[in-house]
Amino acid sequence: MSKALEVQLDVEKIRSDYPILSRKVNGQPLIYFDNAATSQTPNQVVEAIVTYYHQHNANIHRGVHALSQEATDLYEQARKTLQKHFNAAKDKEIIFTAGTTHGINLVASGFGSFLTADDEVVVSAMEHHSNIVPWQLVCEKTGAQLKVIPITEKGEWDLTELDTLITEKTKIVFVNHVSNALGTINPVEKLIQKAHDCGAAILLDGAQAAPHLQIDLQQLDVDFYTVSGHKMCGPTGIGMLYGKEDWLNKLPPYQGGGEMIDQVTFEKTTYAPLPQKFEAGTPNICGAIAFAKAIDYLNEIGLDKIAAYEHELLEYATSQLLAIEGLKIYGTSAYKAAVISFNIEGIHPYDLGTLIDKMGIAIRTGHHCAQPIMDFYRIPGTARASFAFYNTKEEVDIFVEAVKKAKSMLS
Ligand code: C6P
Repeated sequence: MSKALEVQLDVEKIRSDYPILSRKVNGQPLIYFDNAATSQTPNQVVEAIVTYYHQHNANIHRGVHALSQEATDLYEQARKTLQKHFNAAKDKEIIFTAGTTHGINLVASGFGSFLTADDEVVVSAMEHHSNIVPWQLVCEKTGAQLKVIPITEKGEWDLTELDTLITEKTKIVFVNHVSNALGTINPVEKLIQKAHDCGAAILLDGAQAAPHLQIDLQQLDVDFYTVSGHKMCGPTGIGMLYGKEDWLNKLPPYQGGGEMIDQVTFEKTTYAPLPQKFEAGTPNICGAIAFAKAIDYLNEIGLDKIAAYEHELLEYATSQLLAIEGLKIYGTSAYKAAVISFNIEGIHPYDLGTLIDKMGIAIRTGHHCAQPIMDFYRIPGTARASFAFYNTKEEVDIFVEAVKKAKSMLS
């Protein structure tokens, strides 16, 4: 396989970390272009999981025995790895969650305890359902009003009415950093500034940003940031919620149970300090350790190189796809992660996805858990190809040929 594109990643070596990339699907070599849904897991992360269960498996924070101490140290070291990677000021600002959805629900539920009918919360029209529905539930409960930042035809935020959308009444703004359905990298700095000028908090859903961009939480000065491990070469069932210490102290606990308490009596319970206050019950210990390993792995390759390489793949694939007659790409911002959402005139995306799956190619089809975006474009869904640093230009060529073939079969 030739070295790909101008940004020199040793893709062949990287691919050898992923046995799954050598398997066949429907008799054809697998081409995995569904990385926005979940990334593949390298050997290094799988080995960390195996080592944990072979050597260190125990419950944490509660045993005097050696295994419990080892598991506790590994888990807390994982927290420090995330703190360093995302440049959070303190490790107690890193809460392990089950993923982005869990992190957002935690924050939404916390705000639900003090929002009133006079308050407003602001979302964008580009959100994943997990950044819409939890806030709708909170608005239904509190009477707070949900306001929506519209989007433009290019799939960017339309900020022309920002001064009327984010006001002194706004208590929290919650938007994605990178859109999963369109790939747009949003100008979040503007919104962080605006939210803070109005005294509001801001949550960024970083599920699609963190796998591709170096995130500096202190520089961003964002109040909350959520990510999912499984989109960053880690396992499923683990994620991170970052919250500024002051905000995490203000929010009530999300779940009650073991580990999140200080003293329990039937009269009154007091809560553990951060981060335990938000980590009730036995956490996903192995998941956290493996997530940290995945972050080390990404850093060894280098997120800057990853971003540059994926951008080249995006540009190459975009130009190849646009040469196909009747093909339209949704999300045409100049600032995009390596996601291409598209449709071909007269062909349902589901049919296209099903046909190219028969050729061994995995893409996602449908509304991508972002129905308001599909409503905006008045379409039922799209076909979505999303690339990672272990994909190649040659795979893009095969994919483009497969799309052409599917088009001719379905027209
Ligand atoms: N998007 C996709 O195919 P969880 O499921 O909790 O790990 O992540 C939810 C989520 C939240 N925000 C954004 C921007 C996301 O992209 C996702 C997950 C996947 O696009 C699965 S629906």
